[in-house]
Amino acid sequence: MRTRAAVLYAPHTEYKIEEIELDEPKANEVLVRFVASGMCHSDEHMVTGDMAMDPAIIEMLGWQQYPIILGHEGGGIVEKVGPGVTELKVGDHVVTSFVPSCGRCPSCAKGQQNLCDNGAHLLSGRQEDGTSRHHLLDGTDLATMCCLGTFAEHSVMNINSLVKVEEDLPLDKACLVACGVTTGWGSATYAAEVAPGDTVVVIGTGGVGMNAVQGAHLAGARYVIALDPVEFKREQSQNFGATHVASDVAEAQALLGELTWGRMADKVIVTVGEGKGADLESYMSMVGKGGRLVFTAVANMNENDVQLNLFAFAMQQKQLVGTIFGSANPRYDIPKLLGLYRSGQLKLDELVTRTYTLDQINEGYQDMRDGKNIRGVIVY
Ligand code: CXF
Ligand code: ZN
Repeated sequence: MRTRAAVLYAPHTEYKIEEIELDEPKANEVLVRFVASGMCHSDEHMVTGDMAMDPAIIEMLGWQQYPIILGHEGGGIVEKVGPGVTELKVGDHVVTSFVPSCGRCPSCAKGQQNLCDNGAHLLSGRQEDGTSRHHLLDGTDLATMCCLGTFAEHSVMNINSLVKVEEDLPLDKACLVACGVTTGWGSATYAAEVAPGDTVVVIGTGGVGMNAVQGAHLAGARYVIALDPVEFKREQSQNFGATHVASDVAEAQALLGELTWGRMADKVIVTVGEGKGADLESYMSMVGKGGRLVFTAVANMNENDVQLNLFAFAMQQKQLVGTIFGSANPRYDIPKLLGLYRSGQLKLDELVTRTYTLDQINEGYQDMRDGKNIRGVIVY
């Protein structure tokens, strides 16, 4: 079939809206008509080239990076099911899960669906079987972000990447649990294990960090300090449970010193748009003895160096924890978070600063770069 998609041909270029050819769903796949897609900062890493890999390695692996249909935070309705699909039917409402979960691999079986073995395909640009369903009209294969490609009116995806949701939920809000909400909320509740009475700092309060703020608040943190250089995000964070705000690390350090009588933070969660190794020590300086730094942010793929005072790290018995998808189990946590939304304990509506049409995608990402949005959402 033909559909429309935003195609990124190369790093440092604009998205182009193209008519594309989409194949039929194969075994274990479905065709979804998207209703909405969140505009996550991670897609921007394919624009900046932070996730661009050595072309020789890409070729050796049989992967493809460009041209690509980005987008991994989708909500939509199943239009067709492939052979053998029984767990989804035409008309079902679904949200994507940016990490697939098969339920059978050792990680899934252990209760770590965010580490599903099928996550190995996330950056392959291909479907899980190594082939493409999306093509330019001249026949060129199109890569898709996270085996999804939600910046399109339709896509074909593996059922491992989809979670069925209740039909009365608004998909233009529910789509946010596909990545940002679950990643931020899980970073606070699972990766940081925020406990009642904790002092927490969240660094970067955009579409992920804002949910770390609300996760920490819901988990009973006493103080939640939202650190962001953008005034609009600092203001907004107070509606999501931040008790204090700071515009830089020095300000947060001074605040922590006063609030905790010098003991500093129990948990610091790093949800900046682009993680930099050079900043790690300044982040760790806000963590108190026995405390934990959770690193959620996406960094440049080829960066290996970090600044960290290892003496203080060991002597103060600090912890450094990485996390993907907030260490959450998508098949368990996505329905749970949508339940919290339904009962008014999790804010989703307030995360959406502005909606865009697919044709406005470049404007939407420019607004993100300019710090104007908590989350921009494309509504189809
Ligand atoms: C990202 C992590 C890096 C791969 C693409 C998805 N996570 C969510 O935004
Ligand atoms: Zn994302």
